[in-house]
Amino acid sequence: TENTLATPVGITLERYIMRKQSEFAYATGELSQLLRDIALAGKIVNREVNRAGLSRITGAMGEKNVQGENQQKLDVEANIRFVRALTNGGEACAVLSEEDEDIIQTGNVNGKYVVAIDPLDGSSNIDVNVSIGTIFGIYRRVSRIGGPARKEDFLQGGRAQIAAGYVLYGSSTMLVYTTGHGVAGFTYENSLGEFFLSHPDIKIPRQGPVFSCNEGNWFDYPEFVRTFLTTCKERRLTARYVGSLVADYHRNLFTGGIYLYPPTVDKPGGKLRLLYECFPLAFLIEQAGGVAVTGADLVLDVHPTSDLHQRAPLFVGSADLVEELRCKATK
Ligand code: AHM
Ligand code: MG
Repeated sequence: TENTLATPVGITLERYIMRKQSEFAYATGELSQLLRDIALAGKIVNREVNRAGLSRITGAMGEKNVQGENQQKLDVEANIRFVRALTNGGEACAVLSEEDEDIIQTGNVNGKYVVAIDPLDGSSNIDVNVSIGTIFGIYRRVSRIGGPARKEDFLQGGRAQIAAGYVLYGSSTMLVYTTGHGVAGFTYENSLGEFFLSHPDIKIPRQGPVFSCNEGNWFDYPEFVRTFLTTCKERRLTARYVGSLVADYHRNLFTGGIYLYPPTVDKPGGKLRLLYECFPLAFLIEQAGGVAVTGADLVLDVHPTSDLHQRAPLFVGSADLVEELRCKATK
């Protein structure tokens, strides 16, 4: 876990990364460079998101992405920015993005890492000035260095992630990440153009007052989910649902609570994507002392299939709440 004496609140992300690098000696600075690249792209996307209403770049492009959904211009923009930053940074040999069917080879054949990313999540909120986010998971490649990346690099399973996190473009913009030594949160200072450490060693409360799901799907939820939600209401828990995974997850991380995207009649495998939504957020929540399950199983224990864009149900948040739901799923 973080040594808060050695990492005072208010230091820049850059300085924090340098300190951690000497403490954990992770990956001879290469992983540090990757995190810098992600932070840089996050700043650029933050700028675009902030002025979205002004620059007439909101609105559907009339194109569909691999999931058959309408692509937003900002989705495309964010995808370009992140892929470019990771390409120019030199450490990532490939990127898997929600916006592209196939793996993107960056041309950095000597790069030792691959990055799975949802460049801009919460598409229904992009055009209406509601919080949205970026989610990422990083792996050390298993394919031969010097050659192209392979699918297998992305299909190692959630426990193989060496870092994961998200950027929340909210009332303030934050970068929250883990390298497997706890979770740290940084807040973006617009006028200085820097992320500052604002939340060292984040831990999610074991219990919490919030449940977050799309209750419009109630009649399509499995019985164990309805039973669980009924107990939440009997105990007068609070319902909060932004409809942006990063925003709902981030709130619950601080207040305590549970986020649910269950299987539904239409989407029996759930809606969220395993490799660039569920795995990163599951790794991060475990580092914060919480739990993530797909039902009876831990998300990080799921063996990916060969489908890079596979979906999974997701129940994530405070340990006691998620375990309570898990018991109901197991019965
Ligand atoms: P997206 O990747 O198309 O943006 O979909 C993911 C989003 C999540 O951010 C959010 O939690 C969920 O979909 C909301 O789905 P719904 O509108 O079905 O409640
Ligand atoms: Mg998404």
